[in-house]
Amino acid sequence: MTLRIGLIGAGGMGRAHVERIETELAGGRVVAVADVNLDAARAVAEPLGAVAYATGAELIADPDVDAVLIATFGKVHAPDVLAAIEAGKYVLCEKPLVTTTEDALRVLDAEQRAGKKLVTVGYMRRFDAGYQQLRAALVAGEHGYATLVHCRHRNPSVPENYTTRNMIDDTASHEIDICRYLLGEEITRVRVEAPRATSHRFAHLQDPLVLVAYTESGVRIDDEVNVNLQWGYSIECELVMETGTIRLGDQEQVHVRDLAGNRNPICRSHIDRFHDAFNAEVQQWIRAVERDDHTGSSAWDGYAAVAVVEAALASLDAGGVEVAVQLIPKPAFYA
Ligand code: ISE
Repeated sequence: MTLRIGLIGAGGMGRAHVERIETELAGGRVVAVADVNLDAARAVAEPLGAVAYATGAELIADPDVDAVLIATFGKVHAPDVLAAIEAGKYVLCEKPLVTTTEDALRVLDAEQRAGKKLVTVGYMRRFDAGYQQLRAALVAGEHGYATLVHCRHRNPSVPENYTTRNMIDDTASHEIDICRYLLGEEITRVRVEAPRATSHRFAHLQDPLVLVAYTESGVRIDDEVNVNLQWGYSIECELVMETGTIRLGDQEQVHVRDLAGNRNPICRSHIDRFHDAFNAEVQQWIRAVERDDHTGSSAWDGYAAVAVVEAALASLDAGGVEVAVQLIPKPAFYA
């Protein structure tokens, strides 16, 4: 069977997903593309022989679309996610699921009414080989349990329309999800520190930021979010365990030594660094949908992440005080 996928959002992320579905993955085909910019939708759709729409609603209503992939900005996700659930279609939605807990609660309600988990949130790090090794080491328990997690999330640059809020809801959102996943528990409180800003940023941006969060059992997480580094896309994560540390280092590829120095290649973007993780995520989603099954981060994970984001934003607004994360009790549906 070939899964007929409808893509909403014909920007960079959407086009990267089309490329992988059409050239690297098996079992799926993009049959429709929607974008508010209809010309952009057509430019992606036409070479595929796919239909172009100006709205997600039309694409979701198309009976030839079996499942929906959303690759628009987080703040416009909610109506399309809700419409896909309403139509009973599986949806892989890029992170963040939504940008407010109100919208996230609507998604949780709609999904429970639909009676099955239809929503996967695109937290691709869960499919990254390095993070999977970190998780396996934690689960194996050879070094006891984790007490601290040190994360670094560094981007070479960001566009002018990227805001300080995006440092948390778009960028740190990845560490919020992956730390919850690795540790298997919720984050309960968070504060955000704003150190001296880099001069290599747009004036409206507070960059870098450091999030300091604690989980239910008291594990302390720190996350450096630093998005105008100039030189590369660099992600690190270190688990400090009782009797050892487990570190996912940056750019661990081939190492070159020559007259110019001692160096390794540096990724420029998440599309590069997480290429295999994105492929595994989308491939597993296609296979799961074929089996009428769910895979990856759930709508609950999307909700829990946005709850931490809201607390972090409140902390930033209040000058860095610690703020408690407000979560509803987890419905049995998501156990
Ligand atoms: C982007 O949306 C991503 O998902 C990247 O992984 C992250 O590094 C970047 O900061 C975000 O803007």
